Amino acid sequence: MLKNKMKEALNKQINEEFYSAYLYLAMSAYFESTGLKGFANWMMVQYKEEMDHAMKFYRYILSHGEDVKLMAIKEPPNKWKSPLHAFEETLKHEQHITKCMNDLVDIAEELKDRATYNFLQWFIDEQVEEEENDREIIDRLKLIEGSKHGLFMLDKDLAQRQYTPDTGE
Ligand code: OFO
Repeated sequence: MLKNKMKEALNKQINEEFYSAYLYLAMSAYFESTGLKGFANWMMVQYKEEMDHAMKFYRYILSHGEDVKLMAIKEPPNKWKSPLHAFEETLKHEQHITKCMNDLVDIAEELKDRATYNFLQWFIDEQVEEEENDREIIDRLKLIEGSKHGLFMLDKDLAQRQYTPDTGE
């Protein structure tokens, strides 16, 4: 059983994760349309990971015998000024998600909900990694600014990213 405040906040997070997925799918389409297939791949993997995040919350709520409430997903943008702009927006978005996770942990602490507190730890660690990945790509984009060759090489690197399905472990 989950307390109402916790349940509502967790349901809201499902929506945040679906929006993240939507945003990165939009970015994947944007990159593909500009010929940056490696960037498009990186964002497609990100999209799939965000879907997994949404489903982790979905399953967690159901595992407590509580109702899942799906909400309307906001429309994401479909154009960015440059790859650097898209990644700066990605980092900004992930910083927002980190804040959401910290707020969820605060609620779990306030309600002395140890199970949810433990469940959230995976996401807290994941956010450190996500922000770090974005920062690394932003730094590389700043270094190569104006160099088509540099962009081509980075695109090749980002093409290597592979999706590993979440097994729930
Ligand atoms: Fe990008 O970690 Fe979920 O939202």
